[in-house]
Amino acid sequence: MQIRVINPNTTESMTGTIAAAARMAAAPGTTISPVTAATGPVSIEGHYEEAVAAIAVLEAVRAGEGEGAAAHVIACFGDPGLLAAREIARAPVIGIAEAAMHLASLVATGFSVVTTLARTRIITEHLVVAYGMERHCRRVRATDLPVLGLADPGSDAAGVIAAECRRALAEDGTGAIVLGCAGMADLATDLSAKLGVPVIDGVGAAVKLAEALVGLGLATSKLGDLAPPNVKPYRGLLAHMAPDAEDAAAGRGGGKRAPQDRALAGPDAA
Ligand code: 5HY
Repeated sequence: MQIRVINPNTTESMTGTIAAAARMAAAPGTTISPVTAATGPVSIEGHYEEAVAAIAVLEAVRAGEGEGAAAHVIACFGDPGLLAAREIARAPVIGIAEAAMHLASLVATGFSVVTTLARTRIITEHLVVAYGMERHCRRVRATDLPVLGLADPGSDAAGVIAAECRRALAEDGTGAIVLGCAGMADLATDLSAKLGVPVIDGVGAAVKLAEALVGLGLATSKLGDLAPPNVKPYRGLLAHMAPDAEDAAAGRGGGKRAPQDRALAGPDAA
């Protein structure tokens, strides 16, 4: 099976870190197809950047659907565009935050999330509620490491994150740690060995859950709110994202022609 692993930010080196973690988790029959967002912020550290990044996520999912991807992984801890992506996909779409939280809830009665900048904590806290994880998540902790600082050798990111994990284990009544950034994916194995508890990276978690869903023949429901978007004209720069009747009939969503085609067709392109 082919699993598209989408990095919603535009930093290729981070896509490399994500792809390596995905391939380490993948079963022998799984091919990982990494995708870097074609446009948008170099890192995602807030509500605005999440909203902007969601457009590139949707474009990547639509392309993957057209290429017959067996599943899609949104490899950003805010799970940007997750439900919108499920509207336009038949294949399963898994967000790394949702995946990591579910796996953590299966190996401990409580987990803490250790993430990057303090301003992103609220995003994770909102996801905890959205995913029904209030009973399991004891605390969301920030290291105040910027996302792209994780790859900076001078940042001692591994040491800073390990120290925050130790504080979580000592203070939060927690039995497992969820790493709150796709850029931390390469730290999970070493941290788990050092700390002696499960440390869960959402990229690997999402890949394994995607394999499980595909293996069980479970696709995204197309009934109700995850049915393809209603067919209607879109105007302006995003006109190309308008769903068309053919896609809708096939249970797919999202637009077809490339932006330049639609833009050239003028604002009334249906
Ligand atoms: C991520 N941002 O996983 C998130 C982490 C965060 O660019 N990739 C990003 O701090 O929200």
